[in-house]
Amino acid sequence: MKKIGTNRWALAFFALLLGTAALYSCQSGGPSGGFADAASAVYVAPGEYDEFYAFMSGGFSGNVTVHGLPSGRLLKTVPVFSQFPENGWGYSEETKGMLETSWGFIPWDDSHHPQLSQTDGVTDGRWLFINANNTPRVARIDLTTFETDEILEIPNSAGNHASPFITENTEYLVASTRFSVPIPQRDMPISEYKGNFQGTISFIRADRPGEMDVAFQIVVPGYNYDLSNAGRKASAGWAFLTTYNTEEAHTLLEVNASRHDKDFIAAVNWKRAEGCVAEGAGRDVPAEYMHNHMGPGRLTYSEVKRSVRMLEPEDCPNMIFFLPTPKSPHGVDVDPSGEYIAAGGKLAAVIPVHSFTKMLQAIENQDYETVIDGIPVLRYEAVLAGEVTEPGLGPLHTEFDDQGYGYTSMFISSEIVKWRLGTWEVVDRVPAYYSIGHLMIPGGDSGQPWGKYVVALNKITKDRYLPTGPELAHSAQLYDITGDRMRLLLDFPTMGEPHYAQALPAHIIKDRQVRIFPLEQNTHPHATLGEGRARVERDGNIVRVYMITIRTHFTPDNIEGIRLGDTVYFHVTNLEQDWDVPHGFAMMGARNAELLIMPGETRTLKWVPQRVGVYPFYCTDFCSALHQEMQGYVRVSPAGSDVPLLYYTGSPN
Ligand code: K7E
Ligand code: CUA
Repeated sequence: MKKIGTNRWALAFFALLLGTAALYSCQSGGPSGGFADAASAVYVAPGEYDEFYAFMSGGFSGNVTVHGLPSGRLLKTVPVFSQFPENGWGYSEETKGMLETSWGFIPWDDSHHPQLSQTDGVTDGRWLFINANNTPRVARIDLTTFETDEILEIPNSAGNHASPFITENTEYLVASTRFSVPIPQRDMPISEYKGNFQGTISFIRADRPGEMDVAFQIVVPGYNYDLSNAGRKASAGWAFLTTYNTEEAHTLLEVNASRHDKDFIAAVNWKRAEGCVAEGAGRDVPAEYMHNHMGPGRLTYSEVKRSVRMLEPEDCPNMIFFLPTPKSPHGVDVDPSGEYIAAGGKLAAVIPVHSFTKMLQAIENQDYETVIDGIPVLRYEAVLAGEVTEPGLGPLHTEFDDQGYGYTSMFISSEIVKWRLGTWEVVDRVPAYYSIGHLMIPGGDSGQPWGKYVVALNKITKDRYLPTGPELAHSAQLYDITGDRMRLLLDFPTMGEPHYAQALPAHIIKDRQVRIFPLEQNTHPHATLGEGRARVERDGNIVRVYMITIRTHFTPDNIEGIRLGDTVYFHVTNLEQDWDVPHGFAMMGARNAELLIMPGETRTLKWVPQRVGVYPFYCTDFCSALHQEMQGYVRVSPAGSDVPLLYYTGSPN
């Protein structure tokens, strides 16, 4: 009986979802008047800058894109977890180690949640972090170079979705398993999931570049852990994570994980956990995971880590509590004051908001409904601050402005709903085209929002753009939120499915940009720090080409004496010391990628010649009027040939 009821209920929601999509697809979706004015609000005149940098997750592209706001213009793709042929990321000898994992080389992933570093709860523009969802990892992007310079794998995790959510001084990234699994991994029947599979919540030390590490992991019941958010101000020292599937179902989750009226928000006192670990609580458990970072010489340094500190709830009493929360909650978001914890119960009819103060009181009073695996479950009514009633359908994620309002994305009813903190009344709503997932206000997930715009990150675009075959453009929309009513200003496409995004005022990082890498600091072991040092060296079957590039030639530009069976490394050093003068390098028949070499940098392409002949290489980046003259030849002779090694550095050597 119960099962049938749940089925019907799920079906009803599905029908509603289809109905909603149909409804929207019938609308024109076009301007409804007043858009001339909107156009001028997003117009950034030629030669002028956008006001904000927005960092958009690349979703299943595994990378990050950078857009300007309000224009929506795409400024850059920052490759992170996926190879990127445009600049050789993950293909060049210097960078491919960044994609090494305990499973070997993995050249793609799925990234969802960009997080900007914070100081005292305020976005500080030092770094951007993002998760790899599939093969659990987190990455650090340096915002002076817009390059990924560190990737850490997370052991005992499966589906690193509730990740990476940053504490208010960037002490930790909070990262949790979406999928519970046997820990440690072992061969066992899936039907024995319940009670045997477990989740983990990882705390990753994040504030020391090059030294990211899993400080400790908390072992939690075998639920799905979906999203997370760290406390701030009042609630600094805590982290909050949503759970679903508290039913511990392992099949047909669409029905079986929707039975409970309430799942939980897990509230973790990480300051306390940190204290317990410092006192020796928990145990060091064998684990194998990789840490890769860009170090001296701009080379990848990789290290295999072999153990992790794991804490059970019993090891550290009062470290973790469950807050009952309706109904398969997705997002959890803490307001700028740190007092309110809003949940997005994707199947719930309300937006429940918990009070941090009441939570502390309930803990003090031991106002528990029950205790699960050593984790006290607080009473819903004892922790609830209020419920936003009739918000719409399918609440997912909430962001905040600096005027005391929350903005929640409603997936099913496809709208943004604005509500007031404290009174919980809905004050405005505006449609999103269509099926909004995350939304983003610059700083709207920190102690200091810049509440000028909200960006909707949508799942479906339908009729919004010129159609492009079976897959349509991914879409974001920009709304002005400075007035009483939200106002749609702009649609703009994104690269890869946009999940979350974060943004900051451009002035915070604009003037900190690295323009060149000084040649005198180039410590790459195969750098060529001057044209006179360009050369070719053979060591058995290994040939190293010490090549320089400067407008508008390569040295050496002709190479003979290469034989089948050789492996050739082109170590190309760009001698330019000017901003925005990279050179490219492409070798015919190379089976990896091109290189794009920044001024002062050395990058290496590995090439295994396959055919006898004479083959060209050239510069792929239109660098000057004589760019087309940037070329050279490599002569490939048969194996065992006695053609001598010869290279031209202006004259033959
Ligand atoms: Cu809601 Cu992966 Cu943050 Cu997408 S998640 S929407
Ligand atoms: Cu160098 Cu084109």
